[in-house]
Amino acid sequence: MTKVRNPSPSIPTSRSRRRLLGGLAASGLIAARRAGAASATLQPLDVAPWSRTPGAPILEHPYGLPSSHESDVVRRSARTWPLPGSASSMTPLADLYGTITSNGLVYERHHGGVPDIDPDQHRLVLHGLVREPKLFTMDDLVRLPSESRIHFIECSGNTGSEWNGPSGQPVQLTHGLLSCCEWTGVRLSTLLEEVGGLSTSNGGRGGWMLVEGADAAAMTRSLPLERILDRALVVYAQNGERLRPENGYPLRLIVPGFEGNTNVKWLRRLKFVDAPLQTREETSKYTSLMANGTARQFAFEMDAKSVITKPSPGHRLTAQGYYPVTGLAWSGRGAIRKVEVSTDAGATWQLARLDGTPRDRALTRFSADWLWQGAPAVILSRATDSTGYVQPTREALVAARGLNSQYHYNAIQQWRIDASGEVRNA
Ligand SMILES: Nc1nc2c(c(=O)[nH]1)N[C@H]1C(S)=C(S)[C@@H](COP(=O)(O)O)O[C@H]1N2
Ligand SMILES: [Mo]
Repeated sequence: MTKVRNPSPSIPTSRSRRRLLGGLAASGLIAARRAGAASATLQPLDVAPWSRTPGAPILEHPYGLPSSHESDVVRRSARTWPLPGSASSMTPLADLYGTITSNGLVYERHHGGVPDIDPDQHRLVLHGLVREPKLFTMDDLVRLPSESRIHFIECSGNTGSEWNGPSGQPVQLTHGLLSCCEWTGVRLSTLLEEVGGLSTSNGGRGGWMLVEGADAAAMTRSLPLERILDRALVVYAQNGERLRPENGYPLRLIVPGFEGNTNVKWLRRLKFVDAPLQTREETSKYTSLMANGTARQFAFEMDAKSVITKPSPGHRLTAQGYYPVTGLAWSGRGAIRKVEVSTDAGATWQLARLDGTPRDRALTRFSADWLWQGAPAVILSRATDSTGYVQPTREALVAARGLNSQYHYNAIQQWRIDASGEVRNA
């Protein structure tokens, strides 16, 4: 690993910072890091071939592309899908930096393929229990007051591979149904104002909203209004440009913190109702079968979770010495309060540094210092969110939910490192 900066000033308290700096010096971590960084012999820089001739002309790629040397940083599928149109692809988490997922790498999950929608013909209808039902064109929507906010989306099936123990898969295939973007659009509450508000006298309390997509799957979900009205957005842009076709162009719903499928893409209809409609996607699918045979329905929020992305399976520690341990943490119920990292299979934990101030229902980047002594090790991370909820062990999660449920797996993830430095999901 290359250049390492000083511990960031975002460590929670000055006491823990002093403790960490003291710990760094005492353990020789700083010396170890410097030893690692000084591996190249100091000599004058060569003038490389690419410095001797002019480079490629401007506008060779009117829409920019990554370096050809980064061609393996792509979305991948964990398996082949038997039905045409129903598939998912996963974000290469181990190769990403910071917390924003670039648009070409945002994971995809669709039940009926990616429709090719003409934005000029696309309409959004708001109807049901509203005073003045209304059709909106894309132009109508873009002219309304807008807001940009950073939020993750995670498929409720993410990490389902680990219910029965370590799957052997790399982090892209275990945790890659997860992305984080800056979304721009109109607040759901603004749209409700545009239709004169709800026509019922209860002021929206207890009210539900049916959300429908314009794809061949016509994805439909019922959502409890009271729990989403303060934050749901109807968005037309992600990371500064219009939505990508695979992520819902020209319009989608973003329900911060709720399971992926509620973020209905290719959005065409919002129907205000007084009870959930029990659609296929909330009865046959996206319910969790418990050990006692009952099913958990409408488990909307994605619980707090974290994962180490570097080092992770597929990486190899090449020499003993300093390694930064970094990863991502998030919660569908608020902001991340702290992340702890263990490099001894959970016997001891250290407080990780968090980049910046953790945002509400967004990815948070964490990192911790580690001096690898060359012995086999097990590394883990554990997130705590602003509600005080602590990410559970797999044993605790299985004890609470049994082994029949496919969705909402958020247990602590361990990576095993053997004496050769190879990192495995074992
Ligand atoms: N219309 C529609 N919306 C949809 C889906 C779909 O198949 N059709 N898939 C859902 C599921 S299961 C997830 S996890 C998210 C995925 O969003 P993304 O593809 O932008 O990552 O979209 C949701 N919205
Ligand atoms: Mo999903």
